[in-house]
Amino acid sequence: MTELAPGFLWGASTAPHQIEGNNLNSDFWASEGRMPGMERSGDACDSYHRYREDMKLLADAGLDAYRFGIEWARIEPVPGMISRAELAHYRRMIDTAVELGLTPVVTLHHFTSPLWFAQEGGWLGDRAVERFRAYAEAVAPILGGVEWVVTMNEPNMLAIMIGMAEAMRNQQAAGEWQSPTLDHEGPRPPLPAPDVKTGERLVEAHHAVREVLRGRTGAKIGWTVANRAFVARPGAEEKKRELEYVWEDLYLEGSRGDDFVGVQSYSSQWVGPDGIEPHPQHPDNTLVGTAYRPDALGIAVRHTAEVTGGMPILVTENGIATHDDTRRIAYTDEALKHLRTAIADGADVRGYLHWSLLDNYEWGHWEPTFGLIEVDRETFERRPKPSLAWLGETARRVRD
Ligand code: IFM
Repeated sequence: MTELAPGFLWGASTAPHQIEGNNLNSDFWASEGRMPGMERSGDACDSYHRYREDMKLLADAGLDAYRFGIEWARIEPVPGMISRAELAHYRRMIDTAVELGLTPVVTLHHFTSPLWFAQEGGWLGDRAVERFRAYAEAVAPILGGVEWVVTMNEPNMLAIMIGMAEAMRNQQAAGEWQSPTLDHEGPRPPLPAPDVKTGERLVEAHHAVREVLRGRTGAKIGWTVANRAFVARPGAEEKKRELEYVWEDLYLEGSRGDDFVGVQSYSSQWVGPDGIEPHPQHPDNTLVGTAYRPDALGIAVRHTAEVTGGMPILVTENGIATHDDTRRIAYTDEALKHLRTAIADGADVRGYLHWSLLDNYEWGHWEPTFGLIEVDRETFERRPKPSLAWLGETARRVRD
């Protein structure tokens, strides 16, 4: 069997807005409940206070890495006003991870921004890059000893969210709220493609922050890209390349010069001569409407390695929305086999972080559960699922 890279990370990922609760100064919080069908995040999993318990469950299961985020809206609730207390909070999180034997992988931006930033024009505003840069400068001092920093999560999905927010503002949005991370077809319109101009702005912001962090930390810097693992129908290869550029290659190319790139993979989609084909209706489809495709991870990793010219890869998200934990184990087991084959074929993969540690707030919806741990939303009691122990055991077996 192919050896994994020395120090290969095994762990799970989360995002602040989805688990912390009461992210009051953020743009997403302000948008919650504005459309029918959109649930509020509320207290979420109260991980803002319970992060030690979460990390301990992960470490006790035998895993050694935790990806979590810093929430810009908490650090800078008002432009230029940096909260020292919040910086200290996130430093405590980093210290706790290290104390428990977990390598922290820290994300600076995971979809949400301060409300004031959105009101100022958001990512397309004149001051966007300067603002993100200033936030990174404020955070850099607490990143001492952190080896992996993600500047931005899924800029390609963020570009779609920016378009959706714009439509909401212009009252063009019709019908029920659908998170861009849900892929239900049927009566709802398919997701719009990410806008290229927005994507180019995000690449610029990523490069600016990479420069800040390179000058002030010793961390490896990268960003993470949502990969749709497109597969072409015969004769649709050109169409696939065209769509790939807009959906992901713009962002993968934007990672050139980084220290690593994050691969985020859940399902795969066919591309025909007319474009992306909807996920076929099937009883095996996941709770977010996507096809059950554990092979997507291998496709995503190979494509990323090809476009980035063999850059080191961290799998920063991979998982399945299901209420059936045996399916989560089966999906992950198979996904890991495809990952091993991609590694055997030459992909330089440095770690696997499962999405997600907890059942959490799926951007307007609580129904799709991705977690290795169930969370009682009233008492906040954590109930580890068998998949958590299984993943820990898998990591141990490979390590020893
Ligand atoms: O929950 C999201 C996450 O925030 C970004 N990547 C996809 C996940 C599952 O939809």
